[in-house]
Amino acid sequence: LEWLYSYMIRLRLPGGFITGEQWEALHHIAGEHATGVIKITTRQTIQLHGILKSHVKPTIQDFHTAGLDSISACGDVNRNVICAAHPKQSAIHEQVFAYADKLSQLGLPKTRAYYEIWLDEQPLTNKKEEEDDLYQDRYLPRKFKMAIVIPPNNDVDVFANDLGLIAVIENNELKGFNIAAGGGLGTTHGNPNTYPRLATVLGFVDTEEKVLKAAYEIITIQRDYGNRSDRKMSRLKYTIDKMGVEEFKAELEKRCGFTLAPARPYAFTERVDYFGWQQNHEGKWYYTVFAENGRVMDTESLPLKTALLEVAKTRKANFRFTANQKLILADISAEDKELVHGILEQYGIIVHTDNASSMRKNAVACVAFNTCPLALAEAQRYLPTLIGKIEPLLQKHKLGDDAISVRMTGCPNGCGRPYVAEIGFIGTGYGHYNMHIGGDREGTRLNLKYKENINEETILEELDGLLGKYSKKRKKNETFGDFVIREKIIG
Ligand code: SRM
Ligand code: SF4
Repeated sequence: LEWLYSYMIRLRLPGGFITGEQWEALHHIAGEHATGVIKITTRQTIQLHGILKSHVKPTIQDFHTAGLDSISACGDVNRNVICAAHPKQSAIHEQVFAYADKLSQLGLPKTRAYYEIWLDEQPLTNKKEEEDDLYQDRYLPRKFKMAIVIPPNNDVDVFANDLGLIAVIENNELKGFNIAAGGGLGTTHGNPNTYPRLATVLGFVDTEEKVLKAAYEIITIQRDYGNRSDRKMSRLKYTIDKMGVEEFKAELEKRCGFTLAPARPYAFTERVDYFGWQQNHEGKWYYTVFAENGRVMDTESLPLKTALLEVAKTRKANFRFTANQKLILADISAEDKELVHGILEQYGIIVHTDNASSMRKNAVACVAFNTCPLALAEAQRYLPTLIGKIEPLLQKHKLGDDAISVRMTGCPNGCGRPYVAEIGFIGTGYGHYNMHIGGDREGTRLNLKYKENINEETILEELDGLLGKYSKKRKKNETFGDFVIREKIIG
């Protein structure tokens, strides 16, 4: 007898966009081949878990029939490219969004192996070597991540990526992008050489050709200079710190054949998903659903999966995912809005979204137990309960609906980006977390470790004290993260 292997599959969805028809297909694939739960990830795509070995090929084939693929969703390559999610963000969102696909294409390996192995597209052997200018014969030393953001909303956590493009828009015209490089969050407990790092803004480029060239050459520098002997030290962030930012930039300009202009001014004032109904500049409607930690399933109190299937069946909405594990029912025309609203109301989605606190809606937790092999502690299955115990503390200290960002991961790899939260919990052992505080609400400052290896009781005691101080001593409009830095509680 063979081991009962089961697998997870993640889709490549540049910018996190699918049609209603594709969602319907996904719904059925999840039920037929996987656990049924559709998991929206922190990189705007979806994962299915529990796919038995014999179901892997049929799953990939069914995805293919639906126009979906899993190429480069994992591995030492460019991963799913993420992009500012909400079309309301800018009148030229579509133009910026198109870069997600361009960057994804640019970072795709040229091998046909995926098609040959999973989709039976001959031939499998006896052929000459495949040429791949970018990955050549060695791929990258490690995973590589890109994000595109439209200020002032840093909804994609642009600085957590190896490469970040910050759109510069003036008078509704895309002038180009500021380029940031060297972000990454993963650390390892007990390995002081590892650290989270925010990407450094290197400069500005104006034309599409230059943007793509710069992105390409940043990957080639990492390919050629990245550490290939120690996987813990192999992300671009370490390559840049080893070279020095100035030397890295000089190498980039040399490879590009042009210099980067000085970075253009930009400012982030928020990092949010716009929940509920919103309209874009063309009058189309968008409904952002609160799907806690991105888990789309039916429960007795909330038949979310059924509701979304009903919406998909109308073919009146596209589906967009956010980098905070949420979902936008998108591009709905004015005459179809009532139909979609009716379905959402019927299944309790409107009340569910409206009633959740801002802290709960902004929170992010990684998968962790019971599918992640690297988990040391719970995250997505536990954070909702913990928030249920923090919410009364907000009330106790008269903090109302304060949208303090809280994120949790089951280990220090940082999949829920806890290092850029105002309050981050990083699993150390079952029921235990390091507690970090002092990140800003916009995701432009890393937090710092405040307490080590604490359990729920201590977490709540600490928060009771900190929220009490915050309530009494904060300045007008000061956020929790800024407060603990100013008061020197941390830092
Ligand atoms: Fe992640 C590994 C889940 C976003 C940093 N991540 C894993 C694996 C595949 C565990 C493994 O290697 O066996 C997890 C699968 C768990 C499961 O059961 O599904 C996993 N990562 C996730 C997801 C699903 C978390 C979520 O709940 O949404 C996210 C999927 C993203 C996607 O769609 O591509 C996810 N992972 C991230 C992010 C956030 C981001 O990219 O914005 C990070 C931090 C940013 C970064 O990369 O620095 C992240 N994941 C890691 C790392 C640490 C990398 C490092 O540089 O040290 C690992 C471990 C590794 O690569 O060795 C990891
Ligand atoms: Fe797994 Fe750790 Fe990533 Fe959570 S942060 S999904 S526990 S690897």
